Order: sequence, then C-alpha cells, then structure tokens
Amino acid sequence: MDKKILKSKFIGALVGTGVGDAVGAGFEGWRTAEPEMIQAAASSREVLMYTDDTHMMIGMAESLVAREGFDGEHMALTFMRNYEREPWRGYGPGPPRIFRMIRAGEAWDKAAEKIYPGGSFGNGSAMRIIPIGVFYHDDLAMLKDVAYKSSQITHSHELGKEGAALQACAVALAVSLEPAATFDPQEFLTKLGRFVQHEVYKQKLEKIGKLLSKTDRARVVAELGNGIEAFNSVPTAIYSFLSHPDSFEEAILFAVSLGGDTDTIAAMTGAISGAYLGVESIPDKWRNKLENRLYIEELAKKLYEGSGFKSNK
Ligand code: AR6
Ligand code: MG
Repeated sequence: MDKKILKSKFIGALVGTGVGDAVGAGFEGWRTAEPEMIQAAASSREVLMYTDDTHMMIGMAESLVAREGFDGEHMALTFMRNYEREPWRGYGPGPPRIFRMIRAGEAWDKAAEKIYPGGSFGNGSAMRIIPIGVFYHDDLAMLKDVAYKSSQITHSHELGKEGAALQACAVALAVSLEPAATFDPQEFLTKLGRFVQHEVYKQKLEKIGKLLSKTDRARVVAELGNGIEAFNSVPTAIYSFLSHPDSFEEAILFAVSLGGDTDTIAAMTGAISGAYLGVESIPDKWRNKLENRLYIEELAKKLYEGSGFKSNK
C-alpha cells in the first residue's frame, strides 16, 4: 500500500476515535437521537471534548511509542498516571479502583481479577485498543496476544479480552484494505469470524451479517445491543461501520442515533471508519474542533513510523 495512504489511515483511526467519542458524548444514556440533533449539538460546541475512551486510547499510544511495542507494566502505569491527572473524564467504575490497587503495590496483571466475578467485561478495554489495532495491523496473531494482555490491565474477563481483540482486529482489517478496491462487508465479517473464538461474539457477527440488508435501528439495538458491556457494543460499532462504509459522518451519526453507550460505540465506529477511509474522510467541522487533535495526530504519526519495529514484552 502507498505509504501516504497508510499513514493517513493510522491518523484517521486515532482522530476518528476522538471525534466519535466527542460527538457521541452528549447523548450517553439516551434511548435514541435524531441525526439533526446530533449535528446541532456538535456545531454548537466550540471545542469537541473527549472522554475516558480517548484519554485511555492516548495512554495506550503513548506507551506503545515510548516502549516501541507492548510493555504491560509501562502501559498500566501510563493509564494510572493519566487518570490521576484527569480523573474527571468520565471513567467507568472499575478502572479507578484498579489504579488505586496498582498505586498501593498490586501487580499490574493481577489487580483486575479482584473486581467483578471473573473480572470486568465492560467495553473499557475495547474502546482504547485502537493503537494496538493500527500498530499490529499486519500481524493478527501478535495483535490478538497483545490485545488480550493489554485488556488484562483492567478487564480480565474472557469476554472483555475477546471484545478488545475483536475491535483491534476490525481496526487492523480496515487499515489493511486498499481504498481503491471494492468493499465487501460480508468478506470483512468472514475474516472477523475466523479471528474470534467465543460463541457469544461468533453469534453476534452472524447477526450483523443478517441485519446488513436492513436499516431498522430498533432491531439493531435489540439484536446487537447498545450497552456498556463489550459484547453489547463492539458488534454494534462494527455494524455501524459496515452499514456506512463510504462515509465517516454517516457511520458516526448512525452509531450515536442508536442511543445507549453512545460515546464509546461512536468512538469504536470512528476508529474503524477512520482506519478504512483515512483522516481526510473526517469532516473538517468536527476534526478541527477536536480537543488535543494535534497531539493525537502526532502520536498516530509516531505509531506509523515505529510500526516496522514492534516488540511484545
Ligand atoms: N459482571 C457483571 N457486570 C459487569 C461485569 C461482570 N463480570 N463486568 C463489567 N460489568 P467497568 P469500563 C458491568 O467498571 O468497562 C465510560 O462511560 C458493571 O456494571 O470495568 O471501563 C466509558 O465511556 C460495570 O460497572 O468500566 C464506557 O462507556 C460496567 O460493566 C464505559 O464507562 C463497566 O465496567 C467503560 O467502562
Ligand atoms: Mg466515555
């Protein structure tokens, strides 16, 4: 693939996360939201502020760049320090408890097992996984291994880890697609189906395939979910992208219109769409107003430059 295109896809994935997160943030918990209302809310704001989703995604990118690949302890400490500087970003209940345990001396890969039965299956480890998705896009076996390990920091439940790996894979496949080739959503789903192991996700992917010919929002929510659990949000983000593969804006408006955990579902949708279409596909009216956009772009460029020399500790 042309280097300029690949670089634009890396930047599109990270900026797409931030824009989706920020555009969706005002609608969290809504039953549904009309696209006109979503547009109006975004244009009424001077700065599009992001939430914990993008904040953690930034921490993941910072750690991958600093360590030239995955280093679990470094990543956990980066998440913890970022949280301590900006605890007001709207974090879920689990991660702050884990950061306090790590601060008190608990091992980075053990703390998460102490909250919730079997660990968390919230979508918190999938919403931040985008840097791993782009950095390891050409090695899906390593991507899966690293996605699981990164999830272990805060989300140790199998369904949390698998959700993070699935989102990483969707981003990686989107990065790898040649923009000039014809896009085949069913082929994209087949590749994701080969990648996942868990029945819960395999069934959701099958449902996505059947729902693609329809555009019934209520049915999408009923069958795929729009909740805080990884299995009720990652498949919904994949659907939002696959049903609007040619337009970043349409994909985001659709994701937010579904209501529920709108910031996270739109963040994950924006990541996949931006990874496929590149940063130029993100409307200027949103991109230019994204908080910390230049820093997020700089991180994406560093990930792009470092992605030839990956490590996995
Ligand atoms: N059993 C029952 N409920 C669970 C379990 C479990 N094993 N695991 C998770 N939950 P958490 P996150 C439920 O706390 O994933 C922000 O708004 C439980 O109700 O690990 O980082 C972001 O924008 C728990 O409170 O946090 C995202 O929307 C919830 O899942 C979201 O929060 C979240 O899991 C990310 O949250
Ligand atoms: Mg959030």
